Amino acid sequence: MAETTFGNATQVLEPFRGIKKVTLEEYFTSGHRTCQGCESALVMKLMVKAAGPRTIVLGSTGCMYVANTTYYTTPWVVPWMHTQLGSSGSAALGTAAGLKALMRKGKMKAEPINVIAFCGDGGGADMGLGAISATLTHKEYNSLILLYDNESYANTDIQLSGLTPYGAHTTFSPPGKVHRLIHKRWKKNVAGLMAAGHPECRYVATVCASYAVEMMNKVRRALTIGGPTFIHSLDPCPKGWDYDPMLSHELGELAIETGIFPLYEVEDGVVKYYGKTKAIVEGRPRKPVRDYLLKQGRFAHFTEEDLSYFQEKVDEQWDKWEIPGVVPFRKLDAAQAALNAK
Ligand SMILES: Cc1ncc(C[n+]2csc(CCOP(=O)(O)OP(=O)(O)O)c2C)c(N)n1
Ligand code: SF4
Ligand SMILES: [Mg+2]
Repeated sequence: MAETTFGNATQVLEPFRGIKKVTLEEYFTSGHRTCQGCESALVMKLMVKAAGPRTIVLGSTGCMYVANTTYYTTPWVVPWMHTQLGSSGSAALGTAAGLKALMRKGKMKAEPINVIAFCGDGGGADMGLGAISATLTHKEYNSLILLYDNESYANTDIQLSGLTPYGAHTTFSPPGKVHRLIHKRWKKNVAGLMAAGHPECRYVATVCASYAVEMMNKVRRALTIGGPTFIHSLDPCPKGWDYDPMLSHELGELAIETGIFPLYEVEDGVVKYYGKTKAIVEGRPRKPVRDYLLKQGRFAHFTEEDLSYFQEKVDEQWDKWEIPGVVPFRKLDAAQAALNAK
């Protein structure tokens, strides 16, 4: 049992040192009806495997609720509860507070129980952003909010969200003859936003299930450190991204190798890159974004001009950001040069 700085006990979940050390027990099993190749379902499985049996999972409306819990069937082995689309933050905080109160009053055994609330990109980065933000200010309650990002409102047939990539074809942004690109907004930097804006949140990480052991270890770290924590997972979605389901794993890798989705953690304000992102920061060349984009039908309408724009925007986050891939302020040396020029 680990005591955090503010006296909240958490479970001590040491990192798995390699795939052979990963526990065999499953807490998200058969009985769900997600699409073939659904990475978000894999994220659920790995997330709760990493957390272990003394865990409560809460989930907001979306594919991971609807496809997972048909009446009288569920793949969840641990206690699970559905919550309203914008409420993963409130559900996490309320459950953590409820558990604490019951334990304080002696109505249940005092023991550290993991509270994980998941949300989609629509539920988390758009509708429920305020509730998550509020939860991340309450350091006296232990909870993990995991945002599974399939880059659309997938469950209601692939509408664009604040995390849909620039130019993607969704049901709200079909390419047409007059306007080839309907969606021209750049994806929100949601993990950077959470890390930079919530001083009481000790741990924020980005993950991708293509790197499963690392992904599970980030979940274990978040639950061990205590207080409110946040993880952003990028999840290839064969239906919404329009590709052969066998490519899910490869697309996850390409998102990292092209530098589109950096893997990092921010613990107590210290940024640490990991995996192939670390290699990129250390100088390994990034793959061109076209290798990733052109494998997906949602970008099939892209011209060379669109590909170049996308590449430029990704280059910018590596070459011009103060903390590459994390904090989008322009580099201080550039700011200093501007001051000197006056
Ligand atoms: C307040 C509210 N508005 C709209 C809906 C309809 N709805 C159900 S699931 C969903 C999509 C959620 O998208 P996301 O959070 O990204 O999860 P995904 O379906 O992609 O897994 C929507 C719009 C709802 N359930 N509640
Ligand atoms: S639409 Fe996408 S996220 Fe939803 S179940 Fe299918 S693959 Fe998974
Ligand atoms: Mg979604």
